[in-house]
Amino acid sequence: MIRAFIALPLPAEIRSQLAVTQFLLPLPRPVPPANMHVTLAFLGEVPEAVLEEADTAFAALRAAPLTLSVSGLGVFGGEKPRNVHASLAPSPALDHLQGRIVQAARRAGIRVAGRRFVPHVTLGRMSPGQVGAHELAKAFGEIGAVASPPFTVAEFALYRSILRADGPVYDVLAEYPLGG
Ligand code: 3AM
Repeated sequence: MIRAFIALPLPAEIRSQLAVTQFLLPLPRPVPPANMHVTLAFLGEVPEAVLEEADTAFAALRAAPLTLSVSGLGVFGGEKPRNVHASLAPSPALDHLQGRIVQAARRAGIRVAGRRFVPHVTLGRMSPGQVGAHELAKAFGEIGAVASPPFTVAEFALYRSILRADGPVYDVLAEYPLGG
């Protein structure tokens, strides 16, 4: 079994910009900038043969490169924050590609949860309640508007996630070019 997910890698400039933002936030477990990504579909623990079939389906998807931008900060977990992230500006092309990826994964036999897609880059995680919602809101206010210039993403990738005590380790198993 391989614990896997599909995500968009981010340009180094954007990861560097978000690394600066991380320093301004109370983040008990910041995501190392090298690990920053936009998750499109969490695949869970998948048998290797199934993952190979999904890989073939992902490789067959054709889509244009995406133009994206960071626009704002957000929290998952409401009053008991567990995830602090940078939000992406709405992109119908991204939503469409994400839907096709989920569809391809399901056709290959992977059970992908049907939760709503909220495009984001996780900046840090915390145990629920470890950092107060109010404290985060205050930090957001002090930081002010967070936005990046538009950037192009010309591939999506299949990642393996190995859970370790000091945080997950990600490996890129396959890359799928967009517009190639
Ligand atoms: O990109 P983010 O940080 O939102 O939280 C995990 C991370 O999402 C998520 O998959 C991404 C890559 O690890 N993830 C981990 N376990 C999950 C699960 N059981 C999960 N998403 C949904 N269900």
